[in-house]
Amino acid sequence: MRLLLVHPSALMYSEIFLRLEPLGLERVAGAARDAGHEVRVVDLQVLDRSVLMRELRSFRPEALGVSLNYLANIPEAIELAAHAKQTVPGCFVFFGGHSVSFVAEDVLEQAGGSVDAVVRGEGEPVIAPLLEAIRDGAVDEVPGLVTASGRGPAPRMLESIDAPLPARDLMRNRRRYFIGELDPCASVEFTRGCPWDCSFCSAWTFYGRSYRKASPQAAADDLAAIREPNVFIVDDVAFIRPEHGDAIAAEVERRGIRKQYYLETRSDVLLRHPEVFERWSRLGLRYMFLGMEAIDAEGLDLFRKRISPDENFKALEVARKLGINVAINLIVDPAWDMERFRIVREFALSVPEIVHFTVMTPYPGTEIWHTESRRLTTRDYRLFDIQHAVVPTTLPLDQFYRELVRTQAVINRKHLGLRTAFGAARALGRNLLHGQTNFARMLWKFNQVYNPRRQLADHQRPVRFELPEPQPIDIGDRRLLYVHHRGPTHTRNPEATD
Ligand code: B12
Ligand code: SF4
Repeated sequence: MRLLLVHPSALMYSEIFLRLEPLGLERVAGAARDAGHEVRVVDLQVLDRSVLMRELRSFRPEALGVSLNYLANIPEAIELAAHAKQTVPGCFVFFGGHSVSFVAEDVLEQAGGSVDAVVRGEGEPVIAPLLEAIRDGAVDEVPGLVTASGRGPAPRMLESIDAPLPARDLMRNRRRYFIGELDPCASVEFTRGCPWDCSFCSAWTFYGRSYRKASPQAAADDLAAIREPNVFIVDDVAFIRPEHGDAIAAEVERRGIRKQYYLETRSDVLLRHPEVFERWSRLGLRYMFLGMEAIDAEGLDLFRKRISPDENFKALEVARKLGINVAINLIVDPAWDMERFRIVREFALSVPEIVHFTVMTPYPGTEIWHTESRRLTTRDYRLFDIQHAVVPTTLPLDQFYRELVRTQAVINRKHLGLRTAFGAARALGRNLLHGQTNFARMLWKFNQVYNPRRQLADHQRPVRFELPEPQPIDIGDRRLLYVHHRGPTHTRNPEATD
């Protein structure tokens, strides 16, 4: 069967700091190709819409799947679906991915017939049975499928994440994937799932708090096949299990694989096993993203981060000693006033790390979607990108955005200060020599993208598609939030506290 897979355009954040390959979609593509189907992929983060239009007309897909990891992409995906149905009548259109798994029925209804099905949960185990069912009928019986006639059987989970391999070779314009100065940059997955349960996050609810590890051989095989010199490790929390991180490191050493790496982890994981991160720093680990989220104990408790400010600060010291550049994330509460912004700015200027800000956003799949008592001020999908305020702000909204952007800008200037500029200039020169311009563009584009007027104006756009109303549920049984329910083979990490 001819299958076209599409990733929607980049969101605000990706215009500046990074733009990475859609690894999940590539794995779905890999699974479909392994099952003998003819597959093409269009990633609108790096390709123009005209490429998609051409593919629709020339390839004439029999099935078209759109990846929806991000809520903010849903309106765009519905419009694409309607266009595809018009251009290729008879094409079976379906959506899949992280975010759409939590709002499948609502999106189906909103699409008004342009979308035939939504796949909840992991895409690899479902794609071959789905394509067969499209040909032979009985789509409703495919696990994880939601159609106009309701939910089919529960989504299936991969036993092992070693296969299928992502179909990286199907991607065009790979040189446009980058993160900061790691330009160009590929992505890789060593583990899947997260055993913690932070209240603002849906990573754990999607996978039902399961945690799976790739075998060290498969992880190293995948790394060795990557052409790019830089690699982003997509794991929610890297190296939770030190022996797993070590075993992959041993394979990488044995095979002499040399790359620069960027990963995300937690402060307590780094503090418990700094030796693993030290080993990886020798192998090329350059950047680490730590989701600190709050600088005080009250904020950390509120997000159920199960970590103390002290641990966070100690982790920063450890990373500094290892020579790893750290980016930290802090969650901005829309309730912040001028004084709170000032305190946070002061903190951000006092540490050498890069500080990112995301706005506290209740979204489907998270616990706070059901428990946050503040009313949503908007249900426009496009504003649910953690860069916009969707609950009431204490400051008038325009002033909130001015403070937010001012805080981001102060920090951006800190990093573009003279000292950093020299360091960055070296990377810039190196990248430009190789024809890589993503990092250079990022350095100068900040003011254009992060602009309080633009953010405020985003709230004024006419709204066609809205999120459903949040339903308060009794969070006593948190399995109600899960997309996947763990089978007996998927164990929780014993190191995580509960
Ligand atoms: C890596 C990652 C990124 C990367 C790469 C994203 C990309 N281009 O795909 C980067 C760092 C760029 C990123 C950025 C952002 N991210 Co992000 N990201 C993740 C993370 C940690 C893992 C995603 C991943 O690669 N997983 C591994 C692959 C194999 O799995 P997968 O992509 O989920 O795909 C599987 C299924 O979803 C499904 N599937 C996927 N596509 C399709 C398509 C079809 C047709 C089918 C059938 C199935 C299917 O099958 C796949 C295989 O099983 C997730 C958390 C998580 N654990 O899911 C957050 C997550 C998806 N990100 C999130 C957010 C908020 C963001 C940002 C908005 C953050 C910001 N600061 O602005 C930006 C926006 C980026 C953009 N698109 O422009 C939120 C989503 C929130 C929401 N509900 O919208 C998540 C859930 C994190 C969280 N803590 O809540 N992200
Ligand atoms: S540790 Fe990170 S990925 Fe895991 S639940 Fe918390 S925020 Fe989400």
